Amino acid sequence: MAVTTEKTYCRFCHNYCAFEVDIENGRAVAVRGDASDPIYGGYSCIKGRQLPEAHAHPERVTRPLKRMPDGTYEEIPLAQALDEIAARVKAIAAKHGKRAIASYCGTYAFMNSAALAVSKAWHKGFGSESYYTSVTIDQPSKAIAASRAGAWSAGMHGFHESDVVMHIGNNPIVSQFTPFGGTPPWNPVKELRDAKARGMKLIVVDPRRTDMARRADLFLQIRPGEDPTFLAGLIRVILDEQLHDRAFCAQWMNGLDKLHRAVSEYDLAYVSQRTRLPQQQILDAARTFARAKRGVAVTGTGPDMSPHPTLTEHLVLALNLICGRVNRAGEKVPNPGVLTPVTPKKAQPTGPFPMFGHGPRSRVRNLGEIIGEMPSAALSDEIVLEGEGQVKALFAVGGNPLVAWPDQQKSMKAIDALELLVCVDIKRAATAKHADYVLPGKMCLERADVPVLCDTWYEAPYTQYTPAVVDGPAGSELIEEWELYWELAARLGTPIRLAGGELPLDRKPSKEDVLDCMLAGGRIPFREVRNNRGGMVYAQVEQFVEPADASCDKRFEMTPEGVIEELATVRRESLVEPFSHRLISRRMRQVYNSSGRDLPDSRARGTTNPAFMHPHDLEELGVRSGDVLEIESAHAMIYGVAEAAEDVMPGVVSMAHAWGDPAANPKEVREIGASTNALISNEVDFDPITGMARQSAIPVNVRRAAVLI
Ligand SMILES: Nc1nc2c(c(=O)[nH]1)N[C@H]1C(S)=C(S)[C@@H](COP(=O)(O)OP(=O)(O)OC[C@H]3O[C@@H](n4cnc5c(=O)[nH]c(N)nc54)[C@H](O)[C@@H]3O)O[C@H]1N2
Ligand SMILES: Nc1nc2c(c(=O)[nH]1)N[C@H]1C(S)=C(S)[C@@H](COP(=O)(O)OP(=O)(O)OC[C@H]3O[C@@H](n4cnc5c(=O)[nH]c(N)nc54)[C@H](O)[C@@H]3O)O[C@H]1N2
Ligand code: SF4
Ligand SMILES: [Mo]
Repeated sequence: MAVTTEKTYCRFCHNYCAFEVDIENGRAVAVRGDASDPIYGGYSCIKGRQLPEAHAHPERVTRPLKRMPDGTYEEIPLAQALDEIAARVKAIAAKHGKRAIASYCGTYAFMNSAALAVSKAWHKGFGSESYYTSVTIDQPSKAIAASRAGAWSAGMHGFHESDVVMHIGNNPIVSQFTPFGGTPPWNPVKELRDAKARGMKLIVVDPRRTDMARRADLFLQIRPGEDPTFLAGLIRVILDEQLHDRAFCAQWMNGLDKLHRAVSEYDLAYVSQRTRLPQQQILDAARTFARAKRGVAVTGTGPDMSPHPTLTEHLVLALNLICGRVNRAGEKVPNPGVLTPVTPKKAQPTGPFPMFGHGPRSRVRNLGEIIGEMPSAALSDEIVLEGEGQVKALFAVGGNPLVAWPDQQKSMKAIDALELLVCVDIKRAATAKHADYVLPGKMCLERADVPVLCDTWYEAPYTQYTPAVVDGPAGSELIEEWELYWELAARLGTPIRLAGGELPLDRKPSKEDVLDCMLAGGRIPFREVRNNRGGMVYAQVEQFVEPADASCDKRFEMTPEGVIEELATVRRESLVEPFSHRLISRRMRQVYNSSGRDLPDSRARGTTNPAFMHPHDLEELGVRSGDVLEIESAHAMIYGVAEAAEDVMPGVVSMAHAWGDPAANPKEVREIGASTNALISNEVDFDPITGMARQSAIPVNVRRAAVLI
């Protein structure tokens, strides 16, 4: 059988690297980065290079599974599974109300370009507000901050013209994630090399000397959880020294004086004591950042998982804004978007547009809808808490609640309490092991897609389309995430309305039809993009920033409600901590949250999520690399396999999340790792707007395990 080669793109992670794949007999036999791609230039990583093994994995679920009364699973035809699920949804909604039917769309819902739009539209058409995604346990504070202060209509500076970039708790060389303006993750090492060659300065703020930190001009090894203090200190220095863009601030801001007064309590001595950063470093960071002409400060999950994430994000936005880091009238917008509709780009603020505080409310902790979704940090409560509005049925789509949600013990109770759990997954993952039905997802090479989520994130008007390039495994009966919702809609007779109108329910649309409808009104019609194979920059897409409207009276709100009070709260926090260490989050290159641990090259790099600690800390505990530790928070204790790492700040444990399995024996930590979410309560130290629990900078005591493991 001849081998053919197709252009496609990897969707193991959201970096969407352009790939070439060799196909024999409908199967992928080899993959590699597409060297001719204008953005990725042939980039790939250990995870994506294992796509052929992932698609053909012996433990892959390839036919729908149904849980039998004795707890075993049987394969059933897809149509039967869908009929039964639809009937149960109908019965549960009739008895408990529509809010009882919830979806949680996790990581792999974000890889299927139609999953989010269709699932959200299904919820709207069906009438259930219980729509959740992993975004609300990720970095929702970024959108909340912009909505409170307002955004700049023409966008912030991009990376390619910046003179300075500050990465705060964000490590795109490993995570392939950075907000717009940070080091582009498509090919980050090359991007950094090129930028530094043209004189760009890199500042990195992280408790760990990360891959980014090693390339930094200025590295600030900050104590975890102290970003609000650090940022307040930076803003104070910049305003005190008048390094800010005074004309810009005078024209477009409300409340800058109030902010200045509030941060004045964050003097250098205090900030240095709390963050453990030398005073001179704080000054250097403030001056280097503010004196540059162009540049941005960006954050990742580190600060957004730590205490006060919404305040932190407000301060990062404030830092960028006081330095005037916005696109000005006449400048070219780096990427106005290819698939998204044309919107005006003006040199003016939008004014606040709060994305919280209205819409449906949660039944716990005074939380409610944020960024148009319900907060995932409270979903386990919504399942466990009895009464009107209780969630009884959950669709877990490409997500793994039992290892990813904060408060694993409560998540376990919630999963057990459900009347119906349907997982769309590729394997019997920790959560899927408890499902009533496991529906086998189509994996990426088996699907047509277009990178909708990256559309305005690339720093050039770039996109790529791929058809399905391989077949599913022999004898398989697979389903896409969006198809589940279409099948439910067709059976229940509820509409799915997308940008271009309602999807037909009497005949199944193709994926391309769905994308066409979803992307209606885009700058370049999807039909046109579909004709091009491989990634491409659409040079005809060009937009320049228009001047402000003469009548524009919008301003940035520099002290939205709650900011002054929260700054005062942080300033009053006790500096005495009854715990020996702080445990921080991190990413590991060879896995993607809970995915990839079962792939051969990834396994060769280890089968656990080590507890990385400074060698001196381990020495003090009388522990060597490879020994098992007990890591205990105020909430619970987990085991972790110690690994000495010079790059970790003393007093810190750096450990990836989403490992382990609550159904397994915790002493299997060497074989399957442990979940840091068991250490976390979602009821203490939560963000009052997003409900985000404290998932990094977690106070813990660490000691050698009492028993030999
Ligand atoms: N303590 C702590 N908790 C955290 C974080 C942290 O840093 N620290 N990070 C948070 C963040 S940022 C996120 S985004 C969440 C992630 O939360 P989740 O998305 O809930 O967790 P994942 O482990 O990514 O779950 C992915 C699931 O999809 C399955 N899967 C793999 N490939 C496919 C596919 O092709 N199709 C389908 N349908 N399924 C597939 C996997 O088997 C797995 O079960 O976790 C959050 N939780
Ligand atoms: N290989 C791989 N890539 C991934 C993932 C994966 O599991 N593996 N997960 C994906 C997901 S879901 C997401 S959301 C993105 C996240 O992307 P990133 O946010 O870039 O994630 P990390 O690489 O964990 O970088 C976070 C950094 O924050 C630091 N940190 C922790 N706590 C603090 C703190 O309190 N303050 C400061 N300043 N820093 C702190 C950590 O040391 C770490 O270096 O990555 C994605 N990419
Ligand atoms: S960075 Fe790796 S996993 Fe992510 S898209 Fe690229 S090759 Fe795939
Ligand atoms: Mo994430």
